[in-house]
Amino acid sequence: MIEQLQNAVAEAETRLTAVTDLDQLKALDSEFLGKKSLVSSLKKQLGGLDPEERKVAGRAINDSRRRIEEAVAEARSRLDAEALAKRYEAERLDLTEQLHRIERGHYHLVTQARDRLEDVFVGMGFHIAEGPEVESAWYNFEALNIPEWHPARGSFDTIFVDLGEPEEVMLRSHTSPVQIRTMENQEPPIYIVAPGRTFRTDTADATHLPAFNQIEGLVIDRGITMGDLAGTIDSFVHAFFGGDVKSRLRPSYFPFTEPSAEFDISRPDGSWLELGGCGMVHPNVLRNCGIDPDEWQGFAFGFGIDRLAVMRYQLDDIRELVNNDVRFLRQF
Ligand code: FA5
Repeated sequence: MIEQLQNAVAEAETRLTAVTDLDQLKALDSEFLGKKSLVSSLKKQLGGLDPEERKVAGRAINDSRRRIEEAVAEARSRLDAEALAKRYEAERLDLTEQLHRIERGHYHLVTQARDRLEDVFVGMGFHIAEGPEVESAWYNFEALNIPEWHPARGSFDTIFVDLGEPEEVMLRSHTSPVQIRTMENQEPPIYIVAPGRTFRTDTADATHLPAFNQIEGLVIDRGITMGDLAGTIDSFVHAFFGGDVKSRLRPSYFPFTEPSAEFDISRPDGSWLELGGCGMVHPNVLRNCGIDPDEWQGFAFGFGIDRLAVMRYQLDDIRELVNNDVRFLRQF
């Protein structure tokens, strides 16, 4: 009997160390400790033994039962630990892993072009100025030497706002009103650039948008000449595009500058793209802002930022900038 018990204990211990789930454990528990197990049936037979034998056999049975119970408890705690480890692994929040999966966005390429323009001009000693997108006729036209009867008003294809007197309030058709607002609020010398949104009734095509962006430049100081204007534009083109792009000034007309010029840059195919207008600030404009034209002179320019972006990123069509096709925007 002792040998039978020893074999049972050895077998139970071996099989219990190999269990891999709770069902197996339960089955082994009842096989080795349940009603039909060896230890239980031997215990039932104890009554038939004489007292001395019963003592020895009883101790052996109890001893075996305790060892099997210990092996069961050990197997259970091993299975519990494994289950817990599995759960921790499943519930683990790996924050670094998560971070890799989040896609980072980036600025729209017009914003990138505007930021770069600002950097280039700030590097040349300019400050950034701002003005409102809804303007009065005074700032958008009159103070810029474009009186009501002036034919140049027609060329701006203005979008009017239904507010106040007819044609008194409008979405600004250029950033030039910021020239006036700056000169009203600041004593010369003045060196500013003013980027911002502008609006015209233009129909969208490969080089036009009805809502577009300009950057205005204004310099007011003593002894400023057209040479300073040409030099500033040249330095800007080299800083913004690098060495390959050429620029040229063409005589033109704006009521608020005299003389006036149009400013083009060269395309890779050798053709020219008009980027903006510029010129020496008209004495009437200086007078409108309380600045004495005999003491102060200056130049101004206004470029299309969207067209700069088209050139810089070699796009075929300016409308790509507003189609908001993420597959296109992702490339920049
Ligand atoms: C002006 O708006 C003047 N205010 C520029 C100026 C400022 C001249 C200071 C003198 C002194 P113009 O209408 O040409 O000028 O527009 C200037 C630039 O804005 C154009 O060369 C072009 O680059 C851009 N632009 C004009 N209309 C559009 C449009 N519909 N879509 C995209 N860009 C445009």
